[in-house]
Amino acid sequence: MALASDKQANEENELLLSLPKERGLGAGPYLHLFQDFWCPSFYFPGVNNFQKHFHAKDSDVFVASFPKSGTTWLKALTFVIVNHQRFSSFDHHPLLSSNPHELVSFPEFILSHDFDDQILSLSNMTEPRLLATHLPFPSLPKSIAKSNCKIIYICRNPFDTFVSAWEFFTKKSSVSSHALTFEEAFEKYCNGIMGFGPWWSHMLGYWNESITRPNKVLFLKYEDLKEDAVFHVKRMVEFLDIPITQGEETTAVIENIINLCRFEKMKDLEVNKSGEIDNIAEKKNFFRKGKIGDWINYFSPSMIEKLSKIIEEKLSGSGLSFKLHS
Ligand code: PPS
Repeated sequence: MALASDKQANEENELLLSLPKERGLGAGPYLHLFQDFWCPSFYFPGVNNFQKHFHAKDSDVFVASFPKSGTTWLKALTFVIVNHQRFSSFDHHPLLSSNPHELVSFPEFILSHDFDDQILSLSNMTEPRLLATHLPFPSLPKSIAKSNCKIIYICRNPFDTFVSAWEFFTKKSSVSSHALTFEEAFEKYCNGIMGFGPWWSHMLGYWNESITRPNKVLFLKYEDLKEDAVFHVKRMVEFLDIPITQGEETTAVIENIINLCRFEKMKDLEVNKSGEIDNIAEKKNFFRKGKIGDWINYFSPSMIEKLSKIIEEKLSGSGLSFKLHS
């Protein structure tokens, strides 16, 4: 089954060449405007394969996010919850020896290479399959929306998201081939130009879906999770309907889960201090400060005014709002 055939690759190249492109924060040299979102060149073949060939199962669980919103944290928490029966000992847990990105894959990334092997390993994964995506809701493979699989989405205040992205994508790693200044990257971000953006339509797509289909999409905010992790991890457990207690108090188990995935703990693990994820980003760069409000150290008064206005304009009437300081 030579799906990643020369013909398909040529068609993809032609399509890519026909799309508007921009430089901006994201993986690869350019972002391409595809299906109303800015797709990083790096992910383009994988996005196409994901959309065309992925078949969701009712038992699948997806972690969805706009980049730099808390994906790594949510992958870790969800992995522990979903696999609670398999790995009930937190002293020898896979999260202590593997980075969350090694335990929970992005199909849009892995399907960009070794297509035949990867599609096979996806279909052979132990159920429930836990996967992640940065794709906006309308661009997910149709079977995800149609099936009974569940999606947990995390978003973060747009100020901290931008700073986190700036720090990540301008670090020396093969994901960053940009030479944008902070001001230039900010202008692009304000125009929606960042990998998988615009950030506002990304958030609103999942937000609206979480309102119309609360059993399908659970919507979380990074700031809420920081402020009251017990409450929100309980929501995750209830949403996924996974029994996590074996005679123990639910709250005690939840506190242990939260502790295992704590920023300081994860940052301090040997496995997260060196090495790379799929040769594209250093593991240590996924753990920077893990705080709410670091943006205050980066933004000028005019930038604060500009982004605040955009947030107000884009999110007004949606009911979605953010906490900007801890
Ligand atoms: S990515 O590349 O999209 O997967 O990045 P993502 O994980 O979404 O965002 C990275 C930011 O999340 C912080 N982080 C955490 N915060 C709290 N708890 C845990 N366990 C955790 N792990 C990662 C990480 O430090 C990045 O935020 P900044 O503000 O840059 O520190």
